[in-house]
Amino acid sequence: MTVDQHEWLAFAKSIALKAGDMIVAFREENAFQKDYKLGHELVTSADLAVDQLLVSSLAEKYPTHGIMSEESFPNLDLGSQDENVPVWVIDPIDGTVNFAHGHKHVAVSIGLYLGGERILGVVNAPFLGECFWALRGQGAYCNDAKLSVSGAIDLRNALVATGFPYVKKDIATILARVSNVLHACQDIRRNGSAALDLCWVAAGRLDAYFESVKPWDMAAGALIAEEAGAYVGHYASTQNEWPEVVDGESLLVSTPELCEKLCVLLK
Ligand code: 2AM
Ligand code: CA
Repeated sequence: MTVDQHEWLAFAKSIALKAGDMIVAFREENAFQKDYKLGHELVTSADLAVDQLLVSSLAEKYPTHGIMSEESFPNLDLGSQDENVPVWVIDPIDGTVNFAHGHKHVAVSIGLYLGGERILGVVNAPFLGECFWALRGQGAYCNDAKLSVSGAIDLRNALVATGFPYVKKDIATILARVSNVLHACQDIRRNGSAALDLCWVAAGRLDAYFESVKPWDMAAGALIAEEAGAYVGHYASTQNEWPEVVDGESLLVSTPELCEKLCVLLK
């Protein structure tokens, strides 16, 4: 691991913690307004302010790096980035609906990839006092505690998380998948933050997670899950030109023993 990577991680953690404090303050002071992107997708003034903090901090510290962020640079062409340039992929608030409804399952997500590899991930859950992080090849942590997946091998006893998109046009297919899994596993959770679902698989609190999400929802959590020993892949082939490591479509994350059984149910 290079000196650069340790320094990038330390900086990512520092801004994720600052962003987390900002999110808590916005809610304690009830100082945010709601709006709807494309008429249905909730965004708050807190999402925009935290996005600004993260993007401006990264751009100032690393002017040559690429940045994809949900609120200000969602359309960065990930497929045509120079492979020698590190690219930050960030979600200022993952779990916006939870945030706006007073729930605690909310996270700041900051991932970095380089040359087609996930390099680091930080997922800070400020209302829960948990900061998850990982550096490629160095394991995954929650605060100072090392993480590892549950080791579940039997689908019948597995707790599986998923989520539903803002746009409901494919909901029948999604519900058919949920039905297949629900019949085979112990139970299903819909926690509302993809980044935290990935971290909870890493921590062994969930045995699996599947959903189609955007790069910023999964870029950081994918490395955290991978470094904790999870299978991180796709239950179906995807159409995107994005590098596979930040492609959240048809995402499946699970203990290594459960992935094939789940793939069969999700096809
Ligand atoms: P967001 O909070 O950044 O929008 C949960 O299923 C994941 O998908 C979250 O990471 C959330 O990201 C996103 N998401 C997409 N559609 C959603 C919906 N209808 N309700 C809540 N979250 C949604
Ligand atoms: Ca978001």
